[in-house]
Amino acid sequence: RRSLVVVIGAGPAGLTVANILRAASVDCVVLETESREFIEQRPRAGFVEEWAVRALEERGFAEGIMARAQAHHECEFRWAGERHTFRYGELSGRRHFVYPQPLLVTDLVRAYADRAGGDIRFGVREVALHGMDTDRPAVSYTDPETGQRLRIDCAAVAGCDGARGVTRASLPAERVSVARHDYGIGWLALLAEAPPSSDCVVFGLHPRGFAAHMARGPRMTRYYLECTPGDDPDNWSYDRVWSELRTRLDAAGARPLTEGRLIEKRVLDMHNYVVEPMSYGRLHLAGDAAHLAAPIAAKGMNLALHDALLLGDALVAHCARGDGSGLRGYSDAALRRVWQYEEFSEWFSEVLHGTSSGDPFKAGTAAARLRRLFGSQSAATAFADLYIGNEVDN
Ligand code: RFL
Repeated sequence: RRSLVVVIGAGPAGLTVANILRAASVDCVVLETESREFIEQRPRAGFVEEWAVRALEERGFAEGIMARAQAHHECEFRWAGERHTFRYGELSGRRHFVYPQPLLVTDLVRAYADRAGGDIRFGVREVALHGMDTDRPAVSYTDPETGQRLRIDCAAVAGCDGARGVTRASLPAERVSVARHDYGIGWLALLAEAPPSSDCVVFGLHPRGFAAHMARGPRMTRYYLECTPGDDPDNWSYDRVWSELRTRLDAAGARPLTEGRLIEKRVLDMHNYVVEPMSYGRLHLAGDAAHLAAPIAAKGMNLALHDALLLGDALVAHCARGDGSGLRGYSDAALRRVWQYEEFSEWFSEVLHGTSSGDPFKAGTAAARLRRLFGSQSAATAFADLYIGNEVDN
């Protein structure tokens, strides 16, 4: 069908695009390599910025968030044995909504597939793109049950298959540029079956390495520990993890940490990339397929949603009204926010990792930034605006 859109990947980006298309009665097929159970449980992000919640709410996709998310408007830096509360909500007038990614994915699958009767095919294999630079694009894949090779002719493809998908890999190298940044830092990402030990996000800046605490709900907490890139998670026993967390997050008057079983323990090598442009012919990338922002500033899922809102509307205009202007401007419009968030992540990384860098110059500049953040109203306001997510794209 020539007005149909194939969405590759059922993460936050792909499911948001699919829901927007479905709500506008534009035909759409979603292809996902994993099972429904798997994507509804995969733990990852948890902080949704207020502008994104409002945008989802306007479209009727934020029911679960509004009913169950906790609002956060403060964070805390623990540095040189002291606690510094940072009230970004007061400074920016905006807040974060703590809503684990699996819950958002579950809501979006339910809205698209169960309520709106949208077509989503789980467990597909060997997805391949054809003729993206022609006016007869198509996507083929292997059906998991029959083993048959199937082909879908379409009007456009939304490449929402994340950091390890096929859509980015199928862009011809001479038509795109990929900007990369490697931080040379690893984070041990932990998910503890334990209630949060603070009412807000805590950043521990310690000579032994950075550490962080982030609520993921009443019984679940995410922790991060800076480690060597490529470190083996098996080097981190239960006792070592909790002992390091206690040391690095220690400060005068801090509540003791509530320990709990570690249900996720993986090492993330901190790196970013940005693909430019995000469109090639009939293929339009969104979310991690187009750009990665290491979880340093919790921006990845928010950027995925931003892309998806823009792309969904642009595809509706194209398929339902024959107006291609949104698709032509999509890449430029999305990349403005992408680069703002990439820049902030890089700046913030230097603040978070300076103390443990072993480099007196980096430690000195990080300390200068922290003092400015705690002491200057204008610096604090500028930081708050970026931390909670820009209201406008510069
Ligand atoms: P996703 O969520 O990776 O979804 C892509 C989907 O595509 C499927 N797929 C394919 N489907 C069909 N054909 C193929 N060939 C396919 N290959 C893959 C995959 O199975 C998957 O279902 O990408 P999307 O939608 O762009 O969303 C991006 C976000 O998931 C990501 O940016 C965030 O999770 C990043 N992130 C965080 N972001 C935040 O905003 N706040 C946070 O606090 C935060 N914490 C995190 C994070 C990412 C983490 N990891 C695991 C890298 C914490 C962690 C530990």
